[in-house]
Amino acid sequence: MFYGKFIFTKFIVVSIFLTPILAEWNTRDYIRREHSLTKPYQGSGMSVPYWDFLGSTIVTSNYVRLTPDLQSKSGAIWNTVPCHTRNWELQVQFKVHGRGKDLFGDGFAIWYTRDRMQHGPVFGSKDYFHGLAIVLDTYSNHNGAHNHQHPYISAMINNGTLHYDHDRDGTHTQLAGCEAKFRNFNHDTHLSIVYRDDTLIVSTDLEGKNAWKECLKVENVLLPTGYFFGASATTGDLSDNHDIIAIKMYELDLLESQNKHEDRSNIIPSAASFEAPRDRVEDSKPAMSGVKTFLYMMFVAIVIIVIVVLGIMWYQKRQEHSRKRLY
Ligand SMILES: *[C@@H]1O[C@H](CO)[C@@H](O)[C@H](O)[C@H]1NC(C)=O
Ligand SMILES: [Ca+2]
Repeated sequence: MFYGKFIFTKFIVVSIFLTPILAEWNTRDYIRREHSLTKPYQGSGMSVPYWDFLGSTIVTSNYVRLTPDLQSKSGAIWNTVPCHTRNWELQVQFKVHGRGKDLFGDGFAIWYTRDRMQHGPVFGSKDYFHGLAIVLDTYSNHNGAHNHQHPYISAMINNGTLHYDHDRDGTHTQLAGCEAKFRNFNHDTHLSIVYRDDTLIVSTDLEGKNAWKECLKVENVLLPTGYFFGASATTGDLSDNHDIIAIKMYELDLLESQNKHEDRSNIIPSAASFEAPRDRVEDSKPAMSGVKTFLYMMFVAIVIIVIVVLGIMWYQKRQEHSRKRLY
């Protein structure tokens, strides 16, 4: 059973130093049912408690499918209860799979945003959003070379003014990102998003080893309380099944330094640092063409051969010389 592995690691570390206050510390880290989606999904009747559905989304007894492996689909699920927790962890168990071996897309996103249930072009949701997007992009829309491979996970913070640019796969608005192969696994795949003390940490568990691997960490990220969690996915010319198996939201403890009476509801989403738009620079100096590379390698080979031949000739001359002197 997958249950708060990240919290458990912290539990061990903290327990070494803070054994006396541990009991209290641990009881305050707990799962918030009203922000979670777990099996069995359906309550009484057809509705799923605390979640609304949009577009192509279907609910079965084993998964919530945002899109099927068909072209031009788009679906989303949105939590109905705003999140008033200051420090939280969202663990998402997901499965992205399809028939495509080399061609598949487009990906999905996990949201913490002001507006919910808004259909749009950013993996099935609204562009110019307010809040946080964790994008799991499976298809590279970029024609030139990226500095990274796909699938790729990235984080974006928006105050409503930024456009998610698909042509650049969002690279010039992302805070940070990491490559992550997460398609077509038989074992469970998980994502963890921790927002604690204004620090955002995204980790993955993709290898079936039951261990988190850090993907990105960004400090000085400001997000207000009162936004909504959601997940959305889209397919275009290329497709995949984008399934959400479970979402678990854990309320994390307030830090000593945090004032529990502070009103965080009017904060404008912001992040102190943007990642430099690396791939734009890359574009201005095109990579060597195949022919150029071949000629270059040939030149290097000829130079090496000439040096070796000259070396042998010089060595033989020297040997002759010394023989002449000896006899
Ligand atoms: C919104 O974000 C943009 C880009 O980061 C920034 O230039 C602008 O000042 C922000 N606006 C507000 C109201 O915070
Ligand atoms: Ca993309």
